[in-house]
Amino acid sequence: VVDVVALGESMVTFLPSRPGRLADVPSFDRAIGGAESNVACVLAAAGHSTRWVSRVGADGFGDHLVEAIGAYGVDVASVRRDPARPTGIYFRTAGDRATDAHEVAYYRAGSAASAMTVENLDLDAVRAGRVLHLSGITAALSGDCLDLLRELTAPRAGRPLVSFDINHRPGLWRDADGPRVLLELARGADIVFVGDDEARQAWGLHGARAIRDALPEPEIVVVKQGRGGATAFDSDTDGFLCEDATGTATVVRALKVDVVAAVGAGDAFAAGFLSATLRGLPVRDRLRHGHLMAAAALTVPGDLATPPARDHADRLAALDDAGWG
Ligand code: KDG
Repeated sequence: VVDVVALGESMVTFLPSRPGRLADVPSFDRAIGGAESNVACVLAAAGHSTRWVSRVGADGFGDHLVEAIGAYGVDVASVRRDPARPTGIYFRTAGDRATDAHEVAYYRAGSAASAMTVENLDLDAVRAGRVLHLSGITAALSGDCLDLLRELTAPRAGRPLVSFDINHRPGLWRDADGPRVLLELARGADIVFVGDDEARQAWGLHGARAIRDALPEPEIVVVKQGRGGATAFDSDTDGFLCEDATGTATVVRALKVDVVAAVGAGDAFAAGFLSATLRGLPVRDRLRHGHLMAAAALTVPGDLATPPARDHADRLAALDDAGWG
């Protein structure tokens, strides 16, 4: 059984050669992006078996995504090619280091991934992992993609654990339904990742406790509070997810790093948390592994950094509380 299957759109990403407005940047470097495949890549680098399921165009950008993500050790055999639709791409600016304000220009409307349906993917391959990782980005891509997420988050015998990152992208939604739909999908998941900033923007909720109160169903809700750290709420139930369930909130402060770009940090955090979850580590250590992976991603311009090796991450996560102050 594969540890984690991640389903979602990936894009060839163009990173600016220098800071400045999109209008002024003269050239871009090619990289890869895609929230869900980022999670799969970081997990693969951390020693887990992973699979990425998606659709890409029958074009050079699609070739590049499949090759680059496959080179991380992610199983890409279930990625389907669409001869009629292109692979999505996007450009971004470097943005402001303090606020992370940056410009993004997506060229993904009508992409191969936006045409994902329950019928044109291998759902057996999607459901074959211990964990299925999804995100709210997919729900925003098209009505078909939203139906697909509804199907995958619906209760079902033998369903893998569903991990759902809210990933609210207001600019991608076709209508004003985004916040309501994201809440509905999150309620069907087992593990939810949400930023306190996106919860404020989407739902008008302030603070980690208010977010947990709005999401009582998932066994674990992880609220990411940026430089402030992260809070995990776990339910006091049985199961491998929460062997050490406290039934309360566990807070771990973030590591202080010199942020180069926040892009990909949330995905790396989710990967670290899921890795430690699969290994049955206590909730505090899951949060620490999340922060360690996020710290690596924060210090590079693109989505993906080389994360610390597992034994190295374990040594860092085992530092006493003062080391994490
Ligand atoms: O989390 C990083 C992603 O935001 C980035 O890779 C692009 O997937 C992306 C998106 O849809 O915003």
